[in-house]
Amino acid sequence: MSTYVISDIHGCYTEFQRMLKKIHFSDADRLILAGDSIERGKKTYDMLRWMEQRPENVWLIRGNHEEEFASYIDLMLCIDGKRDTQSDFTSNQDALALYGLVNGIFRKQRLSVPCFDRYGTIGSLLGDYDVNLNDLCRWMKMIRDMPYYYETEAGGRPCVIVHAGYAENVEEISALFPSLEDFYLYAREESCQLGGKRNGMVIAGHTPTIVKEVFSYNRGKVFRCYDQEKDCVFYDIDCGCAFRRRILHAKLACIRIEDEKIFYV
Ligand SMILES: [Mn+2]
Repeated sequence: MSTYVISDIHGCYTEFQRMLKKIHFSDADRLILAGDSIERGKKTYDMLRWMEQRPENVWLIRGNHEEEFASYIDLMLCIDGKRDTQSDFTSNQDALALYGLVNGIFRKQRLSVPCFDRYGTIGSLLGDYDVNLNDLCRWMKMIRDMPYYYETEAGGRPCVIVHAGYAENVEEISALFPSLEDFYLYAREESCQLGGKRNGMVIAGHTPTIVKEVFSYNRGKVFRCYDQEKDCVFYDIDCGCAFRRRILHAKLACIRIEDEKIFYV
């Protein structure tokens, strides 16, 4: 049995399927998706369908994009609940109308950062597919059932798989992050500097290794570092697949934790 980790697929469903073929993923293996499986790329619908029909040997970890996507759906449902006539949950038209209403409310606020459906994901799911509020509710529930991290063992040492960063207690990170959950979803260089698993390994994504200015820049290859004080190996396996049209060395990565072998698509 082998354990594979893939992170930040970002709707790149075709590359994800190519990766599963490349690693010869089988029923005897385990696969952990370390978050941000959706948004940015074109095939979020296919990813969501695959995620909800996933085999039993696949575990889903929550990323900031899943968290935010679920919160936009929650917001739509709250606003729908306050209306005089509620939407028909089986109707794509009703979902589109509600989406237009919520979008309108936020547009009126003239906020500098879009606070609803930031990547247009819900808009294109409703516009390009026959998606309704029942579908959105089901995906919201699936996301809220997803844990923030997955703990296992590699070579007799503890191994934590998380979207952005892992810290063992809130005191390590409290000056910069209000909660451990924020750290799991949003940590950048702090995941190496402050976080870690004592005498273990942390596998994360979140920060694409394709951007020169970031701590994990490695020309689109997996980034690895070692914290001597904690005796912890840290991996950033987000190689920026969603940006591959613009950046040549961007790709999808996968790590097999038992021997730390890395695969690229
Ligand atoms: Mn992320």
